[in-house]
Amino acid sequence: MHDASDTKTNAAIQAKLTVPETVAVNAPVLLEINVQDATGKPINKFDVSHEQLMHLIVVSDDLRFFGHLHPRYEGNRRFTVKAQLPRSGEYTRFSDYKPTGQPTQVSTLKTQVPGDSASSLVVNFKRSQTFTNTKVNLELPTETVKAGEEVAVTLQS
Ligand SMILES: [Cu+2]
Repeated sequence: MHDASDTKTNAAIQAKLTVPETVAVNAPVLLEINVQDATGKPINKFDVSHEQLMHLIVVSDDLRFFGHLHPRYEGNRRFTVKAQLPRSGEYTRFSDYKPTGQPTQVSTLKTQVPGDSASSLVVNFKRSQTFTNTKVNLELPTETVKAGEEVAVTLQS
């Protein structure tokens, strides 16, 4: 495993994403998200928010792919989820979770899927999607999302 995380969050709480060494286009990959405080201490208690402990929104930086996943809490700060990324390139993940007694956090994490990005796969991208009864809106300041940039993600029931 190597660490491909880049965090953007509240100073006190950080989510760290780890991905396998090789991420292949369209192959299932196990994403692991660890939540810890600024000193590296695990955060272990989460409240359900919009019916889930964590929402993970995955957007390719060319805005052609948009996914919404619900990582499973495995205990000891660790969430995991299987994902499949349809094309190579940079992805931004927004993990949304609520540590018990804390406000909802949104952490931004970047991952790259290597390979030829000239894939002609067409994926419909919508900035607003509805999943069961949760509506997700992405408010993007520009057409591309860069690491470390402020991006608003809102979940509405
Ligand atoms: Cu969700």
